[in-house]
Amino acid sequence: MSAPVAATTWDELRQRLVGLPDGAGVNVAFETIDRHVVAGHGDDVAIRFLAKDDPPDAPGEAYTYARLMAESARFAGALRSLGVGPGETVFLLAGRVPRLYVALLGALRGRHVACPLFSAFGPEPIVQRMVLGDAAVLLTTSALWRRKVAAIRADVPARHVVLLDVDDQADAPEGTIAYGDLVDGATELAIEPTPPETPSLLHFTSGTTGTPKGAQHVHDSVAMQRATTEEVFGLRRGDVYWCTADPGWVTGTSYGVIGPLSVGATMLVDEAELDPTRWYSILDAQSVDVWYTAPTAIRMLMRAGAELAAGHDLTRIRAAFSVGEPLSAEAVVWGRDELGVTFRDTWWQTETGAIMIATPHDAEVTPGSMGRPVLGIEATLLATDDHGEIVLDGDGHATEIADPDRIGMIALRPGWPSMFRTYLNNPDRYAKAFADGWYLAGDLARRDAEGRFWFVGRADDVIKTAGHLIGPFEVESVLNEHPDVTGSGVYGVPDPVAGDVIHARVVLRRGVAPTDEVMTSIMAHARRRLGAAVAPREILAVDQLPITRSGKVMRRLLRARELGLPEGDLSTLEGGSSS
Ligand code: 6R9
Repeated sequence: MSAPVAATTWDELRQRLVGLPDGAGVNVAFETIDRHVVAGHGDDVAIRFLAKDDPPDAPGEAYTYARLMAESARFAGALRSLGVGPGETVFLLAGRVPRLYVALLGALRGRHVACPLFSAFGPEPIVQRMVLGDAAVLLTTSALWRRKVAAIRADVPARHVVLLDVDDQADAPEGTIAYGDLVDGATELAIEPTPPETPSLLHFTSGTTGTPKGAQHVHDSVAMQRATTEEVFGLRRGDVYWCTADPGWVTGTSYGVIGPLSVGATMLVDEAELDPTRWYSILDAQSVDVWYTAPTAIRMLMRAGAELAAGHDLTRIRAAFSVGEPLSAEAVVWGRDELGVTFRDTWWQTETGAIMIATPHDAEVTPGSMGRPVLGIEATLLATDDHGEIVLDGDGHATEIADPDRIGMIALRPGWPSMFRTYLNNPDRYAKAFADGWYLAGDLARRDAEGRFWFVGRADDVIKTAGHLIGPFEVESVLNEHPDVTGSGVYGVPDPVAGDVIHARVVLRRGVAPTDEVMTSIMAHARRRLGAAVAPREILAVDQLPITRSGKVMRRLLRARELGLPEGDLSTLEGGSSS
């Protein structure tokens, strides 16, 4: 049962943690693993891994809490033996394999900063993030080393590259370390005092301009992740829980590692990519109690047809949740009518570290609405101008929207435990995320008379494509590097499955014609540098780009023109399609 909002204080949430012995602080690894071992539950299964080639009903590889404790402690010891100190950053670039999870928790145990990246990223996003985050170590796989990392090794600051899937040092390519031998020779590291404000995870997120921003989180965040896992998901010890997100995305760490382990649940991890038939089989055969997924995945299931679920009993799923993009009323109704599964929405961001607005497991569902602020979160809507900027009066005060159904920017009263503490090396951008005592989310929404929030769209130009948050500037920078391109504008257009897909308009160098050869070469360059997940789906040449007086490309105008929307209308601000 949700605690009454007024009674929830952040310290009340922190009291749900055990804390390190002798008041030595709070460590995520202790709160997610050791506390269960200490309580006598070391034999409970913490994670059940299904490998790509495993059938959906395979027993998988089971990691008990005791095993996860021993292996992550050994990995933490191994990092120390490499001379990597607390506070140094460990990057992780791998698919959803057991050692990725062991290493992530081991890095947190040793008070290193852990920064997981998407394995679908191309070399450009990888290098950029590792430079910004001052990587000390990179953990990856031999395939990713060969395909992506070896060629950019010189640009990457990491002192060590460890290959997770190599056991024997004799099999490790030159300049890399075999995980197996490294860990075999290591001793288990005991958790050292960890003040709650010790940096934990670093997650890069994208803004409208400039390089990606590294949102820095701290160990204290586990208080919020645990409390939301309990209250929003209703998850308990012994439940089987499946979060389909990759740890490269904040959802895959906050709720794909920390939250569910902190309550002692059994987490299912599937290495394979989405395949509707496999997913229905997994949900049934693995007896999933609580399922956390995303609208792009739900739309792919809708498209594949509910017939594929025939013969699988999904009604035993106790609760199902969605995050990352608008969950349309249509998707909720489809899930309920066709699968017998009611998807409940949750809204949050990389910066918030945990769910902020949601329809909890025990709340009534209003299809199309996200729900209400959770626990002690204070959320409001602030008035914006036509450019999506907050309007401040002469005293620097913002205007809260009181009328139901008027659109404003979602703003949150700062202070909850999982709130990001800064943008790494970027205090100016951090300061810009706040106004008049509010954290500004950059999303537009409306609130109905019953206090439910309804998502409207982004107030800025960032694009959500298949759940990935992409900064148009990152994509434009890579397009502009192509020798035939002198300028570009990148924006999202609605897509029935991905929410939005990325389109680009480029201006070619004088005298260069937009032949198939030229355009294919630009596309190939974008895909090679950015990776398939970030590269534009469509690139077209234009004679000129619309620019503001200050020289900025008017991406929303490009978008409005392509979609035939009235230019300058607020509807051009609206984000992904909700169909
Ligand atoms: C967790 C996560 C944050 C942005 C956010 C918003 C969009 C997230 C949503 C949603 C509509 C929801 N978003 N949840 N839009 N309905 N339930 O997604 O983090 O990758 O940082 O993205 O995603 O635009 O501002 P992140």
